[in-house]
Amino acid sequence: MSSDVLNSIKEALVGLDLDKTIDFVRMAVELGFKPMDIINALADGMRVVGERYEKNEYFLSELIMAAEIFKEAMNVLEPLILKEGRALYIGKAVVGTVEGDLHDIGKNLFVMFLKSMGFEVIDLGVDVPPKKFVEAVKQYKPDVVGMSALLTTTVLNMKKVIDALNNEGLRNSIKVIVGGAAVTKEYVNEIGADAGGIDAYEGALICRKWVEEKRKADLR
Ligand code: B1M
Repeated sequence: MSSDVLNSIKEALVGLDLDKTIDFVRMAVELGFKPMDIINALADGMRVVGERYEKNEYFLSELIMAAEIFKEAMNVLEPLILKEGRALYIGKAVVGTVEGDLHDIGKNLFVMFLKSMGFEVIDLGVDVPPKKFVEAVKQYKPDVVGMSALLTTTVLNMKKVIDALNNEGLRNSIKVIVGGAAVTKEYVNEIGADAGGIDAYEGALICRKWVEEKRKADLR
């Protein structure tokens, strides 16, 4: 078994070749690579696409194309991840990309991992204003609120959501997790989130731990 195929996935994505990327993803699955290894190879490719964009070697159309390829690859991997996961309900999460931000790949990964761990997920989509997060918390009474942001400008809107939840007296009833390329550990502490600055799988694991601890405490 060779990790060349993971490199080929990355290179095919960077080369914006949809068919090749999907062929290599299927090959990696057949060779027994874990979905997480394949996702990491795709995410590495996305980073390179981003760097090329910064250097003006790629433009917006290439970013859009790379995102489409990533999503097609996830169509291959998602059924495998969901099949591996548990079916039993463990908790509820409200998730969205914050206001002003249209990036949804990391958010979608987080949603998929939560589902695979037994969460019911209310996915509010992208460009979600604080008011919508607050309304969803009132309506669905989730255990967790998850926010994603990729831009250094929109990451500031995470604090607005937390402030809005505080103002409505809802903050103490939920855990808040934040993620996305623009989120640093320092920022997580600064805005008073409960966790963040980690990858989507790790984030979902933390959410699972939170609800398991909550259920145990409820039984005492
Ligand atoms: Co945009 N974009 N983009 N983009 N884009 C970035 C983010 C950028 C870093 C590229 C660059 O210049 N190097 C740059 C931001 C610079 C900055 O803010 N400092 C940028 C820019 C500038 C822009 C526009 C402003 C470009 C323009 O219009 N001139 C524009 C903004 C639009 C808007 O949002 N208002 C824009 C648009 C777009 C597209 C729409 C074309 C497209 C997104 C399509 C889509 O998402 N459907 C796009 C893309 C594809 C990218 C890059 C290349 C790739 C993003 C991605 O999907 N990565 C990106 C470069 C980069 O990130 N280095 C870039 C793969 C994904 C798996 O990673 O989402 O980070 P990520 O998720 C990770 C973790 O962060 C974490 O888990 C994942 C790993 O497991 N995670 C969470 C994410 N959310 C989480 C939530 C959690 C927990 C973990 O709990 C709740």
